[in-house]
Amino acid sequence: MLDADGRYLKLARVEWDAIFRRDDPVGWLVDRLGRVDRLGRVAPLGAVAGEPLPPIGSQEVWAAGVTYYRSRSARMEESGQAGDFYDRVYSAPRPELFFKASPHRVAGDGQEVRIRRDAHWNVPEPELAVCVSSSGRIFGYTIGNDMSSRDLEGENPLYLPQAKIYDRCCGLGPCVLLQDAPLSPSTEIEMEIVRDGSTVFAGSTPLERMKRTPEELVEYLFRDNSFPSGCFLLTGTGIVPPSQFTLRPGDAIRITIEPIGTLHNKVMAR
Ligand code: DO4
Ligand code: MG
Repeated sequence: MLDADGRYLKLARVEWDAIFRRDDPVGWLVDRLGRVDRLGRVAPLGAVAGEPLPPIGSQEVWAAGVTYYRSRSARMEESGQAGDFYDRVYSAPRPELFFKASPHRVAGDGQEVRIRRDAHWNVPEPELAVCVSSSGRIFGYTIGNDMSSRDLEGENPLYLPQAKIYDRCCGLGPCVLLQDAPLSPSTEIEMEIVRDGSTVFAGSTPLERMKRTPEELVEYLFRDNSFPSGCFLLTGTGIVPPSQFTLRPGDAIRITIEPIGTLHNKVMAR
């Protein structure tokens, strides 16, 4: 069950569901497989060897918004008069939480993400994603890309679902780091966008700039809401390229969070 290079333990789609439904997902893996790799990373097993896939079974993907000051300011700028909403949610006790993707809308490491055909200002949002069991326990971490259409969201906040949810709107992977303990606050999220061989944007942020904790976000998400197969929750972006930047088909997006790894996604041709 190890990768060709011996790095990851590989799991089939049904096994992801079994893990997310257990109250003790790491225990399930150890009982079932006898071991996990040194860093406790598990990755998806494709039907064909080497086939890229996201590390997901039937989980829903949810996301939190405006959890970093940088996201608040960028959105206030793009929304004009409606900008006040973003300021209010940044400082309110209740976080912004929204449905992001069902599994068929998710791209794994090495797969292509998309920009909407009817949008003109598009960015990737590199985010720490937490893996949450059906009982609401965070048992692992992966990397999420919350692809977003800034022109749609900026035109009217009620267009948010269209700016966020469409085919291949979300990247997840390359693996799940199984870990009960929170990641260190000094952990960096890094993103690089490469176009025709040159870096056109690079940025990073430490997790400690996040205003809320993943546990607090999960507590709100599970209020009066059940997830029989668990879920993923993207915890918000702290990296927004300058306003003049928009993604183009063919751009390569690399998001790194060590010790999880790097998520690579190319933007699909229109
Ligand atoms: O408020 C809209 C979405 C915000 C978001 O996706 C983020 O801050 O990452
Ligand atoms: Mg986001």
